[in-house]
Amino acid sequence: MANHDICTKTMWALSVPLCILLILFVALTAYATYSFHIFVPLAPANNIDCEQMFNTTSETYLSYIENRTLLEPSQDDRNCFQIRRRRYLPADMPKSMAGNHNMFFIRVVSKDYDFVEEVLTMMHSPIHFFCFALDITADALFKERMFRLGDCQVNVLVPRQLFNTSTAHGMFSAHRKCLKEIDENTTSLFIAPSFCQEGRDG
Ligand SMILES: *[C@@H]1O[C@H](CO)[C@@H](O)[C@H](O)[C@H]1NC(C)=O
Ligand SMILES: *[C@@H]1O[C@H](CO)[C@@H](O)[C@H](O)[C@H]1NC(C)=O
Ligand SMILES: *[C@@H]1O[C@H](CO)[C@@H](O)[C@H](O)[C@H]1NC(C)=O
Ligand SMILES: CC(=O)N[C@H]1CO[C@H](CO)[C@@H](O)[C@@H]1O
Repeated sequence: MANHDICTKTMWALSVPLCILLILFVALTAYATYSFHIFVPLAPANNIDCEQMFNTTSETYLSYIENRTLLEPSQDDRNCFQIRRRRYLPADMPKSMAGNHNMFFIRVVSKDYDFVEEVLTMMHSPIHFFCFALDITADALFKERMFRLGDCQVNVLVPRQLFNTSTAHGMFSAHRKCLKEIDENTTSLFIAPSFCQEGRDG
C-alpha cells in the first residue's frame, strides 16, 4: 500500500516538469513550422508574361513604359565632390565589417555614363575593385567622365587606352590591360593589409 502511495506521489510530482517540457516542445515545433520560410525561402510569384513585354502595343508594356523609373542624366562633373554628392561610394568601412573577400569586376564600356555609374554604385563595396576598359567607339565626353571617375575612386581603374572590342583580340587586350592595372595598382598602401592577410590565410 505504502509503495503504491509513493508511486502515485512521484507520478504527480513528475507530471509537472513533464507537462512543462511537453508545452515547450509543442511551442518550439509550432515556432519552427511557422518560421520555416526563413530557412527555406519561398520562390516569389513570378508570372511576368514575356510575350506581353515584347508586344509594344500591349497594355502591360505601355504601363511599364509609363511607370518605370528613369535615370536622370547628370551633367558633366567638374570635380570628385560632385560624383560623391550624387553617389554613395564609400572608400573605407569599419574593420569589423571588412572580410577578405575582394572581388574584381572587369567591364568593357562605351556609352551611357549614368548607367555605368548607377550599376557601379549598386555593386560597390570598398573591398571590391572595378576596372572599366573603354571601347574605341566611346565619345569624347564619355571618355572624359570615365577617366574622372577612375581618378576619383581609389578602387575604380580606367586604363588610359581604348580598345577595339569588336574583335576577339581587342577584347582580350582590354581584359589583359585591366588585369595588369589591377595587379600593378593593388600593391598600393590602400589594400596591402587585406592582401597580405589573404596570402597568409592561404
Ligand atoms: C499586342 O497587344 C495588343 C493589345 O493588347 C493586341 O491587340 C495584339 O494582338 C498583340 N499583338 C501580338 C502580336 O500579340
Ligand atoms: C501605371 O500607371 C497607371 C496610370 O498612372 C496606373 O493606373 C497603373 O496602376 C500603374 N501601373 C503600375 C504597375 O504601377
Ligand atoms: C575595329 O575592328 C574591326 C575589325 O577589324 C574593323 O572593321 C573596325 O573598323 C575597327 N574599328 C575601329 C573604330 O577602328
Ligand atoms: C589609380 C592608379 O594608381 N593608377 C595607376 C595604375 O597603374 C598604372 C600603371 O602602373 C599607373 O599608370 C596608374 O597611375
